[in-house]
Amino acid sequence: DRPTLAVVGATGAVGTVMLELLTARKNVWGEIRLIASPRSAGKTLTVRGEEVIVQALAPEVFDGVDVAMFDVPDEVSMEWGPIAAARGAIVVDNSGAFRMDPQVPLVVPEVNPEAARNRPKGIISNPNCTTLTMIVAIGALHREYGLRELIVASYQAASGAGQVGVDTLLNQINKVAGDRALGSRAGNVRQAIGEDLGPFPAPLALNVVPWAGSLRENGWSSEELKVRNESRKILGLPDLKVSATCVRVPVVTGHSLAVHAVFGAEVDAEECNELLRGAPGVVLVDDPGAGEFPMPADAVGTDPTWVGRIRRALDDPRAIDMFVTGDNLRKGAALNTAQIAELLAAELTKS
Ligand code: 11C
Repeated sequence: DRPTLAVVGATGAVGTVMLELLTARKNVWGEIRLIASPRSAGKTLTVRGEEVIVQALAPEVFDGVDVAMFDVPDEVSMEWGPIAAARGAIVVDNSGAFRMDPQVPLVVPEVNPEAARNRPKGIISNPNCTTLTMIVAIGALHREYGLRELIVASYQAASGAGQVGVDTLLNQINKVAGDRALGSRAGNVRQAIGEDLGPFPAPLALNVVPWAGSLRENGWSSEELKVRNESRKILGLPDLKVSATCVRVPVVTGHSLAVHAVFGAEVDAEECNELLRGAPGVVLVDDPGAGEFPMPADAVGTDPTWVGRIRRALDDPRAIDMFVTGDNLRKGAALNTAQIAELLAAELTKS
């Protein structure tokens, strides 16, 4: 029998992409139950070409469920993940609630699929979209050269902050479009946009905002600490040096990162190209002379991590500089969750 899947948070930005993926990917599931907050319950959504009525989150909806994907805020996962697990479902959680719990594996199928087998709490975590955007490419290079240090700057899309982030950016673009004087004098973008900042601390249209997440000790943002802690856990390198600066840019969907990666051995740019070309889940787009680089405008709606601008550092033969882009709602969220769930489906179908 094919396993039963529950999708919790089916109506959100990530949930919507999840239904598209479940429709397009190989059909490994029996029943698919769609679950959301009581506010969205009763809606009809389409998955695999079938209409399914959304059920309200309640303990009983997990009865008979083999795998439950959660795409909900941290506090909802924190409360409901253990309830689903206690009812027998294996939980694949896309929030930050359990990622750093030593008893919860943090899994990227191309990098550490074996970690998914050891899940004492019946919960597996999916990494943050910024970590996920770079980690498949980094993992491929780490296997060859041994990673020692990462220095990254992110260029994060508005949809990382959910549908409200997208709506805010598009509304702001409407307000500034057509005014040819905007952006040439301090304060005039702020004035045109007014109070409608949505989830961002400053205007995002015609701007870049060096902030994502919440304030932590010594000026670091929660997002920057997630990139550091999650990379260490996924790669199994607890002492990896990581410095991240996370920046929001006026892009709807598609996170990017400029990466400076230092390894334990000398690297060769051509060899890196070959490794990345052959790495599952990676597409190499590296022909600057022809204007071909990884960019959100091209990567949005696609599955792989796009990698380019690969250069050996001029001042360190052990370091590579590169640029990566990926769809933050796909590999950054729904796709990685779906891939983990498919590993579980294969395991359950075998046993
Ligand atoms: C953003 N990466 O772009 C965040 C959103 O820990 O899953 C995802 C937050 C998380 O704003």
